[in-house]
Amino acid sequence: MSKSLISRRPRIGRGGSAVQSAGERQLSSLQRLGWKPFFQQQLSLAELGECEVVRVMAVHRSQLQVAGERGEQPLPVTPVLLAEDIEQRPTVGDWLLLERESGKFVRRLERSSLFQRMAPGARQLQLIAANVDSVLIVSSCNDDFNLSRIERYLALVREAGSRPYLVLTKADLCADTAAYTGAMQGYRDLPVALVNGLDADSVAQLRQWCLPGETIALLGSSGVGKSTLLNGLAGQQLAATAAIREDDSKGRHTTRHRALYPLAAGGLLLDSPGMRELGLANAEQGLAATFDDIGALARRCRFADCHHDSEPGCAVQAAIDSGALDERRLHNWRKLEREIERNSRTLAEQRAGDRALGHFYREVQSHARERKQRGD
Ligand SMILES: Nc1nc2c(ncn2[C@@H]2O[C@H](COP(=O)(O)OP(=O)(O)O)[C@@H](O)[C@H]2O)c(=O)[nH]1
Ligand SMILES: [Mg+2]
Ligand SMILES: [Zn+2]
Repeated sequence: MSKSLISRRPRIGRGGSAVQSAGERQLSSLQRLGWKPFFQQQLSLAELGECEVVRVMAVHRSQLQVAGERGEQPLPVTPVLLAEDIEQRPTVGDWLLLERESGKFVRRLERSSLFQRMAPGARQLQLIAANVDSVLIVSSCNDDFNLSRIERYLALVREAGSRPYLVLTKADLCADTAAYTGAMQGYRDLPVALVNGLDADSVAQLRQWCLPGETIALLGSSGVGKSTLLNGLAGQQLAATAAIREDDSKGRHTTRHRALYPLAAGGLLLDSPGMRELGLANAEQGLAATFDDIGALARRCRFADCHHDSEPGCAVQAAIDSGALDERRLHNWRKLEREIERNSRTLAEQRAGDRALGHFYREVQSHARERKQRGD
């Protein structure tokens, strides 16, 4: 299944237009892959001469699929790529330096943005994608629409350092779309588009958010129409959608792995498996940015340590009483805040545990060495 998805992704061809100079061609093919001055300025003069840069297009168990000015190629996952610290491992969207001659991995470039979540059922982080400029948060105009979930996505996107947009799909099936766009009116700085993902003209309005050289991720529950949007924006069938899935027996997820898909216009789109669980970890700033209205109110509470329950002079409760603040928003803010705290604790414990285990192994090894030296 994942194999057929890879092959459906158009490969970046070798070479380019004959009228361009070699320099221009190199620049434009990399820029089409999302190369920006932020990455360029990280290269030393020596690296410019000796290395090629490639972008991680997809991550598979034993290899990465990377693309650069010489086209696409697999890169085996070697021990150097498996850094102990999960955050340091390459993920989809990362830029890597390879030795021009040998193709060997040299280093990963610093990221302009990083998406991570608490891996469901595990006590560790999972990287979702790096170097994503914008995120289309996708929700349908039906029961899938859920403000608290949208706020969770917003916290994640703002923490990652990407620009959020909201795409409300299945507008064609909805009698009262105003109910959905109206609910989003309080969310300043969040552009909203109402689309029918099956209609090319309707999807075309999203192109202004998917400009050449930009990397855009799709985020939303399974079935909301992410892959349909990807295909509509690409103008061709790149990702399997629910309607044409080949294998029904394994559940409803049709997108099995995360991959970057180059759009004809020059942007790159990341389609990811419907991530039902997007646990927030290390997302304090993203949360604060998403709930900055509550933060501003809280600063006006009489007591600096106000819990916004029943304290006198609570500006947050006053805003709820006056109807200026939705009580659900306060509850969701608290819920997400608790979740982040809980996950931070888990990660800290895990790290402490790893350190203790590492210490234990080193002890055992040094005892073994001593015994050997003594000839026991
Ligand atoms: N009527 C209508 N159907 C849609 C729309 N967007 C997606 N669909 C359908 O919804 C189903 C799920 O779409 P898919 O793209 O696979 O969702 P994904 O899981 O988010 O990738 C498919 O049958 C699509 O044809 C839309 O805007 N209008
Ligand atoms: Mg999909
Ligand atoms: Zn208060």
